[in-house]
Amino acid sequence: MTAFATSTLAPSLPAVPSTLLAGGRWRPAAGGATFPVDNPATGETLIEVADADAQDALDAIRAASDAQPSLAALSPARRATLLRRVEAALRERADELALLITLEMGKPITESRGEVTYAADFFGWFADEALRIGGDYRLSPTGLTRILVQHRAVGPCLLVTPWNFPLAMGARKIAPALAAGCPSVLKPAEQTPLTSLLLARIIEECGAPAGAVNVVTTSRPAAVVGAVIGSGLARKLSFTGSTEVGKLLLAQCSAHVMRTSMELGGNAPFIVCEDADLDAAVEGALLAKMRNGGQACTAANRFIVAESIAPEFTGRLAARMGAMRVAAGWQDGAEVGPLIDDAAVAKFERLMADALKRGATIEVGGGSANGRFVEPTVLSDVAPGTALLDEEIFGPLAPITTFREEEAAVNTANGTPYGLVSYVYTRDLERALRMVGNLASGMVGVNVGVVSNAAAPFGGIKQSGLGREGGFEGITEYLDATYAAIPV
Ligand code: TXE
Repeated sequence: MTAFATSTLAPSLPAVPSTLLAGGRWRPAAGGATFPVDNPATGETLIEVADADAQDALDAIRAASDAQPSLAALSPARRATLLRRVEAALRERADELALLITLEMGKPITESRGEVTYAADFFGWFADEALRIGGDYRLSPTGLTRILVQHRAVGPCLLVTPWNFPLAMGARKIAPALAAGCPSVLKPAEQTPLTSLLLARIIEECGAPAGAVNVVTTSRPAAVVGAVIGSGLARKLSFTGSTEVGKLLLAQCSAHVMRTSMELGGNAPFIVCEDADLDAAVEGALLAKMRNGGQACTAANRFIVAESIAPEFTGRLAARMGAMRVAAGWQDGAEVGPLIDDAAVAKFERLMADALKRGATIEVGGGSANGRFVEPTVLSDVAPGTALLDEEIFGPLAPITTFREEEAAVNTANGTPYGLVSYVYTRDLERALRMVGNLASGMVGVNVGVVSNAAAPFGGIKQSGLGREGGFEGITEYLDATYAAIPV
């Protein structure tokens, strides 16, 4: 039974803006409304922040639109310099940012520090990309026309982010937008608006033109996002969140023929072949399952393990997960923080109850929740049709199923509407390459439990989304290819 270590005084909140940012002006919501931001570990209110309505949202997108010419006029070198300054500031202020992430989102402070590094890497990567925006020259098939292709900023962008990586999600969108010369309105998740506000302040202090980055915090996301899309001023939406909301927003954007990038849910298979290095597979499984307490779209959602090694793998994973320290993120040695909110705890309990009703066996964990803290849990004998194999779990719950033939493992892995990431553990290079080719996902981790970094084109296929964040591909999401046709 996991010992919960949760009774502790939270450290005080770092200084953080609590108002909206539009056109370089920090101001309360027009109607004066505010909403509370909770510390998920204690349930206590950290601070009240401005609660924007549709009018505030319109002001923000107008400010972004007004900033377009001044941002577009910044030379590539100046945009790169701005991004490098932000990268350096994030690294310098890592302790403050990490504490803020932990206080509003709950993850262990060591993971929050990792998130700051990850976010800073994106500003560094896109500083270089700002200098590489190019074009090309080609001839028409007749040879009579020159085609001069250039890439230019798509225009004002709406960036909607989730709560699970409060800094990284904003950074993954703002850095390429600024590199491309696009002003933006950032709408963070209502659970975690504070890190976005501090990020915007840091970008402002690094010399961004007024209106280049605007932030609307709100408890009414549908009204605010709807107003920005409905204004027709935003030319692109970049969204990370649930597939359900993503589909709603795609429909709204279609009315304005807006470009969209959608980073939606996942249901990652984690396949362990009989020839896998079991030490490495267990380490990778812990990373892929337990990072952020399982609250990641890349989290291993279904373990698919070769029958011959399943008992040993399961036993080792259960021993490691059962020994993890569940505690408030700022406590010494914390390895698993709380779930984000009461709805997440209710979902975790529903998925557990359904699995047990269908005959699953608890290998470790399975106790009842303590506030928003739940026990890392491993389940075996999980029958097909169990809800947690079909839904994104978003919690520290690892269901184990088994396979005999590689083909069956791949078919099971692919048997979902999602296609974000898959993990494979094997020592056989030929098999690894064959499985990489056969797995229907945007990313495959081969003998690694983490696939994402600034150099990689993160994103999914099928209902996991559209578009890519990071890598050389990331900036193209914020650029339109236009050309001039000129007689030879
Ligand atoms: O996501 P939502 P939630 C998955 C995960 C999780 C589930 C629900 O399975 O359990 O989604 O999480 C904004 N119009 N992921 O409820 O609701 C919202 O304010 C416009 C996967 O947090 O999709 C926030 O900014 N905007 C995921 C953002 O959408 C709306 C990360 C995401 O919230 C809106 C998070 C509306 N009607 C959850 N409703 C990933 N891909 O990593 C909400 N929003």
